[in-house]
Amino acid sequence: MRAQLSQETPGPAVSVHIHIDPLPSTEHNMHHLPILIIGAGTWGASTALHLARRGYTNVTVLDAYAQPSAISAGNDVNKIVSFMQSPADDDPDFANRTFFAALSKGFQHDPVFKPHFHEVGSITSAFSPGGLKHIHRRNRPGDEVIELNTPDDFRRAFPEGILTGPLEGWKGYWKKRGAGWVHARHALLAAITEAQRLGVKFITGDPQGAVVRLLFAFSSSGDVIGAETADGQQHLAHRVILAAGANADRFLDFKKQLRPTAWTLAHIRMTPSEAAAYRNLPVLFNADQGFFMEPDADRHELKICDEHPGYCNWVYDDDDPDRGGQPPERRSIPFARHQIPLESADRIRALLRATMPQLADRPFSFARICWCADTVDRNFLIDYHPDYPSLLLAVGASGRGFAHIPSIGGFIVDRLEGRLDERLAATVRWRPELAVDRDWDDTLNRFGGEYRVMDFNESAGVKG
Ligand code: FAD
Ligand code: FSA
Repeated sequence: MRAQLSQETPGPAVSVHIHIDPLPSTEHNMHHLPILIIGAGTWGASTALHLARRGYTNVTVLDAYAQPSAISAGNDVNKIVSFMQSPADDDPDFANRTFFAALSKGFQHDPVFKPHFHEVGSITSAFSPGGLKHIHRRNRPGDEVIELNTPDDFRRAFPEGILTGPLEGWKGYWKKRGAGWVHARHALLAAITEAQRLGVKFITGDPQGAVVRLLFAFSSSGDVIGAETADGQQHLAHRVILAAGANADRFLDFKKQLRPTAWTLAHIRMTPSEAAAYRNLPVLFNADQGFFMEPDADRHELKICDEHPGYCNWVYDDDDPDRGGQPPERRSIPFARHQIPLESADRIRALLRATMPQLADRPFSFARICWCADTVDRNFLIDYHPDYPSLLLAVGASGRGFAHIPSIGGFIVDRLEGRLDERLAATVRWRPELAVDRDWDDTLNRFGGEYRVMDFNESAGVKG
């Protein structure tokens, strides 16, 4: 089934040219000039907090939803976190390791985030040849890990009576320290609350916080000067930071650099005594099948994700005239749904049967699809837009951006101020040249599910 690009499906950039020149741009006093952040999700909240901590006094954040946003990928009971040491100067993965070293410090020392981190350890595993190769590469030299080679090795890493499933063919690495999970929703709210306490203004909900378009200057610069919300208000700013997650590419043409892609999760409810027995489990991630960690303390719900290369919601531009025999252009367009495809529900139960069959037939108390934006190389995209010097992009978290909540905002503000380390800036730069011939179906080193990027239009149970 194909949908056509139409009025109902949001298209690319809508520019509204209005007769206002950009606000004066004197860098030395930027601390008091209006800064607008679009999106109070994981990265928007982190950016707001870091701006406020650096003394910015005129920061406004817009979000289409009341906080924590129902569609933020970070609005979740838990997310996996793993620490890393700072890299040596000649480390080939210098940028990513630097980002990880910063989040490690944040969860260890920052009073806003530290209370939400649970250092229970983490097991990374797989069973397919590709998955096993991948997790082997992910375990970096210097990480203190214990190899798990048999199902019994896995069972012994858990309290008795929990991993009762066959775990057939599972092999993995157990990182006992410097890894675990963060209560994502609590950490997100903590960042927002602290930013507010430090003076950041949040305008949230629809229509007042729902951005419908960017505003562009009428002058020859054509620069971005603010954003308009659904109530018709125009929010002008000296700098606009776009942190709208999977929805970012509704606002301008990203030249194929972002692919909105969704993953799936479900909860099952446990009794208080069961929840107590499942406390402090290590995170168990299997690159071929999915992952879970301990049930949350408030509601005693166990969250389970099936692992796969993701779902897109492809919309084809069938109106595109002469394409010289080429297939029509397509875009993946996010939509919100508290439902998952039936095959995803089956995969979640299969993961439970392999690990904890005693829980495999429980009803789901909650299910949701959750959208991210994948870049072509899964590196972040944190850069000024080449055509709009006042627009800073903070997007492309590529399905691994939550763990960075304590620190990513600091790097985003570094870029805002023009002082992001050159090697980091090069890795997260605006880089359309890498996406020209983008293979939209690239699995980007993910495994599991059908071992291919799936299409919601072909799956049962979510799109009717
Ligand atoms: P979001 O947090 O989604 O924020 C975007 C914000 O923009 C939202 O608040 C939204 O309401 C707002 N917005 C959208 N449109 C508009 C508009 N028109 N006007 C105003 N506001 C708007 N990462 C990890 O590190 N560890 C994990 O274990 C992990 N697990 C994951 C599991 C799942 C199932 C999924 C889907 C993702 C997972 N991730 C994980 C990835 C992580 O959640 C994301 O990379 C990260 O949260 C993205 O942050 P963001 O700020 O870019 O987007
Ligand atoms: O180790 C991790 O950072 C897990 S991120 C969790 C996850 O569900 C991925 O497994 C998935 O492939 C996608 O990136 C969304 O996030």
